[in-house]
Amino acid sequence: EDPKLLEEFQARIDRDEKIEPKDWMPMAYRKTLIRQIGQHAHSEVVGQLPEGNWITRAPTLERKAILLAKVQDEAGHGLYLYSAAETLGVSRDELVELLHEGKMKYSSIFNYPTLNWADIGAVGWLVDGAAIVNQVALQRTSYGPYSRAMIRICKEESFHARQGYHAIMQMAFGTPAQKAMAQDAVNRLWFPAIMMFGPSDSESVHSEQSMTWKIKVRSNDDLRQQFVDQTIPQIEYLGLDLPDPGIKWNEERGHYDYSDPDWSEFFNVIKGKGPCNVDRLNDRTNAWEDGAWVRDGLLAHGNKKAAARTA
Ligand code: FAQ
Repeated sequence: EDPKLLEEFQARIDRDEKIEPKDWMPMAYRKTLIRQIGQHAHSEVVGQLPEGNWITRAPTLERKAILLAKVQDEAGHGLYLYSAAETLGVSRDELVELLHEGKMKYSSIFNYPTLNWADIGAVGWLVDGAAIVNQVALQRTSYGPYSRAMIRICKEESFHARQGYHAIMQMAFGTPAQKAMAQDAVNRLWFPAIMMFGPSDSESVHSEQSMTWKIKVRSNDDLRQQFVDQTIPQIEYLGLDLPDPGIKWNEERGHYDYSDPDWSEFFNVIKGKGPCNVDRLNDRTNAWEDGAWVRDGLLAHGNKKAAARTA
């Protein structure tokens, strides 16, 4: 690639200009964005499964309506993100095919099961809470369509996190059995939630280049620390025990210390060996195959209309 073009591109990034689809960009910038936005879109779509699992079993009509709306929002987020990826010259079908072939990732968190209703509260609170911390930072990403998608998505995500905290609050302040369920959910989901930010900065292969290009504007560990700092007081407010004995306020740093998650578990999950990886991919491929008749019908209808216009 022409060094002069590369230099001008970096200068635009350094001036905080947004890069738009028709602008010149290095091949590797395009490739990294397709990987990250595609993975992000897949996460939204696969992310419907753990909560979708509880729609028919929500404890009240109100909770059911809220959960339905939330899961539907995640589908919408997936669609905005696939559209953002398409501006980079890849089709949604290609991305979906790569996901189904196991050649593209989605967030590690969705490979953990949702065993009971408290998990649904904890997912909204912790998983959407972690997603928001990451996505608020991504509103400032250098690629225009990704940045704009993040602005809209963050608005919806804050409703998701609040409904989750509200659900878990009712359990934590409920009967001893409900409180125990809330505690169990937090204990199981804490480490998977903090893994969402990716490997530690020293192990993060893409961070350096992605931060130079401002695809990522804050590092994995920096965002993880922010999430820990904002979530500990929320756990304390609920009257629940902290899920990690290593959590301690560090006066000098002005942050909570916490224990590292088990990184070998993380790398196993992203290699496809987590508790639910096989089920999640099967569910997605089955849904895709079951929906083939709808896509065929729409295509036939579109072709008929186009033929009528040319006739
Ligand atoms: N899971 O060098 P880095 C949501 C991979 S929120 C799986 O640090 P990078 C909302 C990474 O791809 C969740 N894989 O990578 C919702 C790379 O492998 P590769 C989605 C992970 O990209 C809530 C390797 O490890 N949010 O869906 C993970 O610079 C509730 C090395 O890592 C996003 O995707 C992981 N957690 O930084 C929906 C946010 N972490 O590709 C439904 C956008 C790392 O070379 C219900 N993405 N890997 O084979 C990002 O911000 C970044 O991609 C990071 C990773 C921070 C996730």
